[in-house]
Amino acid sequence: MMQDLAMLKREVEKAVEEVKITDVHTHLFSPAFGELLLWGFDELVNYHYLIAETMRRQDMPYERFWALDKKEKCDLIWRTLFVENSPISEACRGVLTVLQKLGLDVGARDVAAYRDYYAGLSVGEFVDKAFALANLDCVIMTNDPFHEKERAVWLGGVDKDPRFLAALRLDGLLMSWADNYKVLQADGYEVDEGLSGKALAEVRRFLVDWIRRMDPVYMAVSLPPTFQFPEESARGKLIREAVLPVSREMNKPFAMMIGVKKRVNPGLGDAGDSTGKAAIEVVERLCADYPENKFLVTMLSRENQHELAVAARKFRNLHVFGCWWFLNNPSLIEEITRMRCELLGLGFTPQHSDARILDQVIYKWEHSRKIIAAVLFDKYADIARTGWMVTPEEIKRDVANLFGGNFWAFIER
Ligand code: RAT
Ligand code: ZN
Repeated sequence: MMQDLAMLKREVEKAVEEVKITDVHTHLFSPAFGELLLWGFDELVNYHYLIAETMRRQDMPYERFWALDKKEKCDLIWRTLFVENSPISEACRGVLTVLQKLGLDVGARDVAAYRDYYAGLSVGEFVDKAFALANLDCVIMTNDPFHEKERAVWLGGVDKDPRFLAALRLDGLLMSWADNYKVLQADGYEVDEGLSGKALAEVRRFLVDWIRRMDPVYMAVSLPPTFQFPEESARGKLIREAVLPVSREMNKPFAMMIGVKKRVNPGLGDAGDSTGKAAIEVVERLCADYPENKFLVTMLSRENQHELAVAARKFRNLHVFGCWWFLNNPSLIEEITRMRCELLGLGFTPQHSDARILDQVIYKWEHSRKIIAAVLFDKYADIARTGWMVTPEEIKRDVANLFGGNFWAFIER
């Protein structure tokens, strides 16, 4: 038995190491999007997770920080988090894992050498390298039709790179209708702020047009902990009358990322968002009332994880994914993945990277793979004690499902 378990462990680790990943939610872009694709040492260190950690150790006013150029910010973050303190937070450790995986001398702590290394690479070379090191098949971007620079690329016609798939992000529509209805008007859609007359039909036309343009895998929105549905707000009407019907008719699942409190500290920009517990009843009601719709859901607060997994047992039109943002930490990934396995077997997508900087796929997947493999081994070992020994083929099948197969089966269903 001991020997069998040691072999089982090796098989699981090998399968997880070798599986090609679909990264179901990132903020990455293909090279065709130019400067929107972030990569390299200075970008890596300027990650907003690290900015948050730096600014709580600085007395510097936020405006002064934002006025620094990219290199100066990077130097300040490096000095604060890596030199004056030991870099053990998950976001700091991530930088070190990236450098290590790129073959650089982490022990040397030599920022100039790290910058030199990147200076010798083209973006195309680095994309290949990052995909190879993370063992990625494809990543799903976050595509915002209200982002000026990004819009321009889509409207100009973009050469699609099959490694970078789209997701139509709807925060601009659902969370800022009062500001953004004018963008639709300027584009020739007959809408008004009050959503009267043919406005909702026009929003449906807007969604269909963007779906044709982007060919997204799904539509997505990030929502506050206070999210309610149904509700008589612009957001409620837009979801009910535009997003849900289009999602259903065009088979583009609606991804709800629930639990973000935006700008709790506005001075910190993207680093100033926080988390709060949301009402699971909203997810349950949507799944129950719209059985023909498909929902991808991730929630941000730890407190929502158990009830979300329970909800997924009740509704086949609900697919749970990822350990999002503040949950993307080893202790929480382990706890959540274990609990999901116990409630859902292998029927979920344990992780996404949320990478904003291409280099991050290297560390986020390295760290998550290890934890998911350990949990999976434990679960197989538990059933092995009854006499049920999984075969290497079964392990490969299960691992392929966890790292992309389940997601695609849900999308294509
Ligand atoms: O994880 C992050 O980087 C956050 O800032 C958000 O982008 C979040 O993941 C989101 O998609 O809204
Ligand atoms: Zn994200």
